[in-house]
Amino acid sequence: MDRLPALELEYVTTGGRSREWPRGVLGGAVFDRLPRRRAAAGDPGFPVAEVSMPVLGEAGEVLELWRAGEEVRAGTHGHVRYTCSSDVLFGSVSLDEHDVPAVANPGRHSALYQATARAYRDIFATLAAAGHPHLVRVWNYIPDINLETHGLERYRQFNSARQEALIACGRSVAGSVPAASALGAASGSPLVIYFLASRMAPALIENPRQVSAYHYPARYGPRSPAFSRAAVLGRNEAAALFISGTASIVGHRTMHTGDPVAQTRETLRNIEALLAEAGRTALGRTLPLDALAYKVYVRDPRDLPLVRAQLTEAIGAQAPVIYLEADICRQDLAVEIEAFGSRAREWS
Ligand code: 3EB
Repeated sequence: MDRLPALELEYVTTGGRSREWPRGVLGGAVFDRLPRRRAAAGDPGFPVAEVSMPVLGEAGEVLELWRAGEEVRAGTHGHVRYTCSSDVLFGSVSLDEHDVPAVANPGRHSALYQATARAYRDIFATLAAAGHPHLVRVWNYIPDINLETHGLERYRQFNSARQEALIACGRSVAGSVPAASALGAASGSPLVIYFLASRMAPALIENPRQVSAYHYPARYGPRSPAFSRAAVLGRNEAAALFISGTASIVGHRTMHTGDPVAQTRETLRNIEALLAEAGRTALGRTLPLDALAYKVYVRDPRDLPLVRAQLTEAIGAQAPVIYLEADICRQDLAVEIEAFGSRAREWS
């Protein structure tokens, strides 16, 4: 592919005012404590994931909008709503786990396992049907992510089901896996997964400071988390860079437990290592931290000022940043940061 994916990300903070949907959008997500109460009237003609997750700081709800810069068509496949351009596909699935017919052995697996397996099977069926076979970036929002049921933390149940679905769909569970984030959403809210896929394969990036998550030892769960540390779609000045949820992990161990400031700094060191690695292997140049847009998940809202001060010091006041209150998939992690960069955000 020679043409530009021209993907653009915008975080729209509405302050809770009513809003209109902008034009030319591929898809989006709304983050709020109760997103359904605030959903804009009418069908915007593209999927909007509704994530029950409080926004921290001054903003009311936040809208995350993805633009493709070309014509899109909309469709549904199974539980997936999607739009696609000739280059990329945006899709969204929202499943109430207590309302999903079992995919796998119902006696053996939890409702969350079944919902996750259903969602991923529908996602891969959508990609096959739409002719965008490559999953590039996935956002997973899991209610009660740290709760233990069936003798296993729900994040670990999710990991088992995600792996099972990858295998069932003939996909790789290590190496060729998408960039991703997995965070806790409000108790009782649906499992929400949204994603970007492409006609062409992304370059997948690992962090030299970290063990690949798909090679984590079994102490972190019976099945490893199937995600890459970053993905690059397109080449050179046309490329888009997706940095997965990144935390204070070196090797496979959590660092600086109980110290949100040190965890934020370690997380930024990991993002810098990914920028260097993406520059070396896919982009041909190392982007500076202030060339990216950030989504920051903070477990305890009281840590917001500390985390924000570290981030502002590292990336300046100009880069787009939103802060969300979310449980993170290890109890000892206080903060997780994901990022996106593209030419639209001036890689000069
Ligand atoms: C980590 O580095 C933190 O399960 O899809 C980050 C991003 C994390 C994605 C996932 C998990 C996931 O292990 C956790």
